[in-house]
Amino acid sequence: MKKSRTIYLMMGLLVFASVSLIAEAVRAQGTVSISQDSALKGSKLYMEAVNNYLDKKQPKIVGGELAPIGAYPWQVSLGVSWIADPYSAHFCGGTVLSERWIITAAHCVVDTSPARIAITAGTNTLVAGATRRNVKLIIVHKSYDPIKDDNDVALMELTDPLPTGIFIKPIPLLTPTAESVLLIEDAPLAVTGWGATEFGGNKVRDLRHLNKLPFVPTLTCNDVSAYNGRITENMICAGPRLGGKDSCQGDSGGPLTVETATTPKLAGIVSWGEKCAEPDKVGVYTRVTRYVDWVNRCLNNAASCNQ
Ligand code: 4AZ
Repeated sequence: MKKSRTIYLMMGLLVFASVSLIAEAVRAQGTVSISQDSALKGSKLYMEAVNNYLDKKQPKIVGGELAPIGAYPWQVSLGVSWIADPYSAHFCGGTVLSERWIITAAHCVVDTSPARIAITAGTNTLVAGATRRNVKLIIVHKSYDPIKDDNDVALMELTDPLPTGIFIKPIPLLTPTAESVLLIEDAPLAVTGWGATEFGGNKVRDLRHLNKLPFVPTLTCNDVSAYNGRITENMICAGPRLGGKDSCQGDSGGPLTVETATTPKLAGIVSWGEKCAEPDKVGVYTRVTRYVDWVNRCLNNAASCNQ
C-alpha cells in the first residue's frame, strides 16, 4: 500500500516535470523574435527590408526622374538573399567595379554575412528574372566609424562573375588628381537609386536619377547652418542648398558619378544626410578618391588588404 503510493507520487511528479518542460519549450519558441534569430541578423537597413517583407508592407531619390534604360549599367541593388522578389528584397544600392566586385556603403553590409545578400544587376526595374548573384566575401573598411559615419565604404566579392556588356558595365574610380579638377563648386554630378522619393516614403521599383546635382565644397557643407563640422576629409557633399533634390533612404551604398572628357567616374557612395532634400542639409557621400589604393589592393589580394 505504502509502496504503490510512492510509485503514484513519483509518476505524478514525472508527468508534471514533462508537461512543464514542453510548456517552457513552446513558450520559448513563441518568444523568438526576428532580431534574436541569428540566421536573420543583418545591418539596420537589411533588417528593415526583412521586417517590411514579413509585415507585408510596401516597401526611397527625391526630386528626380526615371533613369533612362541602360544609362547607369554599373548600378546594382543589394537584396535580402532569401526574398525572391528583387523589389521586396532591396535594401541598398551598390556599384559594379569588375565582373566579381561590388563597392557599397559600410553601413549597408556591416553585421551582415555574405550568404544573406544577393545582388541584382543589369536592370532598371527590380523584377524577377534579372541577373542575380550571391556574395562570397564582404570587406568592411577597418576604419569604418558608425557614429561619425566616417569611412563608410565596403567591398563585396561575388561567387560567380557578372556577364558584363551593354547593361552591366564596371565604372572606374575617380582618382585624386582628376578630383582636384572635376569636383569644384557646382560641378554637376549624377546619383541613382531605387530609394524613397520623399523622406519616410517607399522605395521604388524603377531606377531613378538626378543628373545635375551640384557639388558642394566641404567648407560650405561644414557651415554652422549645414553640417557644422561633421564633414570629414573622407566625405563629399552634393545637392542644391535650397533643397528639393537629394538621395534618400534606400539609395545608400549607390553611386555618385562625375562626367569626364572620356567616361563617367565613381566620385561618391550614398552615405548619409539629415532627412532628405532639406535646405542646407545636402546629401553626404563617401569620398571615393580616398580609397583608390585600398580598393586596388583588395581586388588584387582580398586576404591582406584590410590591415
Ligand atoms: C538613408 O537613410 C539616407 N539625403 C541616405 C541618404 C541620405 C539621407 C538618408 C541623403 O539611408
